[in-house]
Amino acid sequence: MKALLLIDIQNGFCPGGNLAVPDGDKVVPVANRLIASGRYDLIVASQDWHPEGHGSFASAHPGKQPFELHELSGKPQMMWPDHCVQGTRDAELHPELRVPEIDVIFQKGEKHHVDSYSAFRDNDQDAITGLADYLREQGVTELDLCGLATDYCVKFSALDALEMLPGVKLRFIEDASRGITPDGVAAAIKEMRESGIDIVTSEQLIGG
Ligand code: VGL
Ligand code: ZN
Repeated sequence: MKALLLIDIQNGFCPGGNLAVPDGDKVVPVANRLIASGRYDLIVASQDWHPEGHGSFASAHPGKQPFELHELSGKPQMMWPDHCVQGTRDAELHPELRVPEIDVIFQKGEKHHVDSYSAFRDNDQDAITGLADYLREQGVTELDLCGLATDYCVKFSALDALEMLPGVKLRFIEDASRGITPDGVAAAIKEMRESGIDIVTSEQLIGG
């Protein structure tokens, strides 16, 4: 049972969005080819889905600027621009993504006092989203991950998948992902590779 996990392919992380990732929209055609390829039995997506005034937003911390490191609930937290607020266009999946073919969408980042980079659980590793149980119940044995942003939500999702889905073969699809900074991407790929996650291209999976 092969599954594709599309992480946060939302307007907010694409050019013109509130937390735009350079070339974030370039992942859309690649993701669409993967979706249409017939390779997958199951297609799952995550959606960053913050309430207004979320604790990860710099605007919720007087005097703090976006991309400054600060704290949330006593833990180090990057201050982000307001992004992916529930019900706004910024939070919608990219309009060109083949959304009707996605089987299920898991939302995350809904609690004010904790951020959730991973599609599987909050950053404090307390609350789980139900995604791991869902994939296990579906009998998933191989999980290919991609999306936005490689150095945050994709990386944390991949590392959580490794821990929460023991025995499942994991692959990170490099050309179907983009990150916030080049250094962050390089470090994330190194960490994923060293953890035992295969780093692949879409061409290797579905041909050119
Ligand atoms: C993300 C920062 C804040 C992501 C989400 O999807 O990578 N990054 N919220
Ligand atoms: Zn977020």
